[in-house]
Amino acid sequence: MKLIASLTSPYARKVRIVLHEKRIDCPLTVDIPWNADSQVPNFNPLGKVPVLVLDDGSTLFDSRVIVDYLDHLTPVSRLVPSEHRKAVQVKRWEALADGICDAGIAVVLERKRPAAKQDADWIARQLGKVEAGLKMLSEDLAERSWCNGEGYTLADIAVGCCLGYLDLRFAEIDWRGPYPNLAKFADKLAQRPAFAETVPQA
Ligand code: GSF
Repeated sequence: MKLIASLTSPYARKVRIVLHEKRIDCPLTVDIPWNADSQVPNFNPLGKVPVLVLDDGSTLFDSRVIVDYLDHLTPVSRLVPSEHRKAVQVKRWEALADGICDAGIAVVLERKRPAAKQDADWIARQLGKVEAGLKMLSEDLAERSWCNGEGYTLADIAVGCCLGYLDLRFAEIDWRGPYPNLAKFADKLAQRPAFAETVPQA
């Protein structure tokens, strides 16, 4: 098994943290899908990372499918509760966190276009999703220790990767000020070796 990922992707970081927490050894091949020589399209027709290549050569994507596969690979540190109702709640957190990243990435890509071609309304619409998503993350977390209220799960990993991505790409978004509960939560997650060892570098 090998993981193809970039070191800045929040979705790939989610997978790398899951591998770490579940103590699954999996070599990492760093590949930046935007580079002309990227091999990613040979493994995923969508040309996106992360991709997990299994020992039989078959591939898994996207990150949500990969983490679901990994969580069932070993019972060590189950990250999605077995009870369906609770599992759905954890996956809802993941969808919200990933969705904030989707909107953020759309902004990053739009801002890479020549200034005259950038669509300010589109950027504002995506940033609105980021703002609204952050507000919901904060309200739903409230003063709980963990997203699902019971213990550390994939929900916490997804939210931590989302906040880390905002720090990486959007220094101008001050989410710590208005949402001190998210700030405290992110600081706590940062103490975990799985988070500390996967901090994205620009
Ligand atoms: C999103 C993957 C993605 O957008 C997932 O794995 O959860 N829903 C997917 N990956 C980006 C890299 S990133 O900045 O996270 C990617 O590979 N983009 C290349 C492209 O051509 O869109």
